[in-house]
Amino acid sequence: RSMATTARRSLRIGLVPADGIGREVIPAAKKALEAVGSDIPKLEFHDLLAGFELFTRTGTALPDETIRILREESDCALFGAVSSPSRKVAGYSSPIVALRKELDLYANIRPVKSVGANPGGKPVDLVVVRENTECLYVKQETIVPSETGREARATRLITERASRRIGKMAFEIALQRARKQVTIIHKSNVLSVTDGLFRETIRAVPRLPEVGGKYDNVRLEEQIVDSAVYRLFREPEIYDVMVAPNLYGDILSDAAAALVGSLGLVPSINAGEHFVMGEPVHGSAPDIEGKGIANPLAAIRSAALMLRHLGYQKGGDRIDAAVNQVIEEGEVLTPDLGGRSSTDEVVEAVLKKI
Ligand code: GGG
Repeated sequence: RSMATTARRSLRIGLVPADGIGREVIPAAKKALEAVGSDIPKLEFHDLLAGFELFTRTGTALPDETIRILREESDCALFGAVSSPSRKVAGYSSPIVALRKELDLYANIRPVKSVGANPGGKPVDLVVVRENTECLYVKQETIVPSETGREARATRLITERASRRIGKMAFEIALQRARKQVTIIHKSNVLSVTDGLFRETIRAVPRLPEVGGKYDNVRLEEQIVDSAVYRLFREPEIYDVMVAPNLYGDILSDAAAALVGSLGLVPSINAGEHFVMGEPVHGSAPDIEGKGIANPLAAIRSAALMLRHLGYQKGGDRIDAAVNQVIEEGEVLTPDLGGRSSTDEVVEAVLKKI
């Protein structure tokens, strides 16, 4: 389901590299976009700030100016990665979680597809459709003393509205794919109220009056999340579109990335009704930050996914074809894929193919 292509004279792209290797892979994605040339409108870039590192320097993780430029002066964006600490830091809140909410980017669409003979084993071709605004990521957590020690509580929010719209998105995506299957991932056997509402709402999507029967040919399956992970590793071929609440979707897509050889290959878009933001699935990878060996392919593929979502199919396809060729030839790869090449060398190889 792509955003309608309006006739644009230019495409304004907000670049938010944020932390760690985000600052290495977003420039790579920018170069790939620039290489596409006449198949997309003239490009205008805005360099924007966000991230934990910014917070440590300035006390702000997501400046109002970043949000304003994304809202008012950008058609789309590319986000790199953020490295939030694992402990509570006063005044800090994850900028990526906030941005998804601020821009109402309710769907995190994460296609995981192997190229050629999959070094990870069986061929994989699935899409994780992750609800992006609710679940435990509403971050309503409290901690209170109790007689037996401190007690921490979190609110898990699942609404019918958000479940319905992510369900519709999953069906729309399935409709465009050969297998036309949606699998709802949940844990309703334990969380019968929250996951129960998610499951029940999505099961009802094909019968909604406004849907008018258009999903009648989409096969609807469901799977308990723990068994879904087990089966994902043993039989990835049973999945086509997996639709999940925020936390399960986050975990499942990293797990699925393992099946195609590296997190450094898996792209995503955060999509809403009026805005789309490409974002590699990987994090900020502090262990390799600054070494020049980060895999740029997930970010480059995220740019391609973003273009296609905006209606620039040909531009997106050209980038993807170039990336796939580089992977299949196997000569210029970063160390996460068993290669010895640098980020810059991989980018050069992709640019030549585009
Ligand atoms: N590009 C995905 C990414 O940055 N992943 C790391 C992540 O989820 N971080 C959450 C956070 O640090 O707030």
